[in-house]
Amino acid sequence: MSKPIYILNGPNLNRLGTREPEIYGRTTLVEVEALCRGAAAGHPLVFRQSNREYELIEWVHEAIDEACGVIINPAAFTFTSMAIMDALKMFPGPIIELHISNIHRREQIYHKSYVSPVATAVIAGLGTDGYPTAVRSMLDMISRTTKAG
Ligand code: CA2
Repeated sequence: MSKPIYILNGPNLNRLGTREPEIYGRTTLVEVEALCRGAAAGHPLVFRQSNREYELIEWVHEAIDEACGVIINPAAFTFTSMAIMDALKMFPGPIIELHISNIHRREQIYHKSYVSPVATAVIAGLGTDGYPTAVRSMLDMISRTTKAG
């Protein structure tokens, strides 16, 4: 049985689709999960959201033992959390940092990510389509490593 890909979502993303549609679109997080499962084509996924930093850290620790890859939208913790960065450093497989919006087109405070230096890849600005794109890229990365290994 393949190990799951963990898809972790940070604070406020449970409200996705309900405000600022001009930046984040109208797709809800429940719909995003369905898009991810479609893109995963049967590969197991663990899809979670939390507003609590410690919970995201616990899930990264769980992923170290259980997951083949991590896709993370840390939301506002992107710009504040050395603790999430430290946890991700311990993950041995591929990590994709994902943002719905292009954080680099936004105000200065959105430009310095603590997560990017420890991520394998960064996706930003594709809207919620970035999630299934990330899942497909993660599957490609995993299959390359498995074949190489
Ligand atoms: O673009 C992204 O995915 C972000 O990670 C979203 C974060 C923001 O702090 C980052 O700069 C970029 C904020 C998520 C706010 O949650 C929402 C809740 C409801 C509707 C829209 C966003």
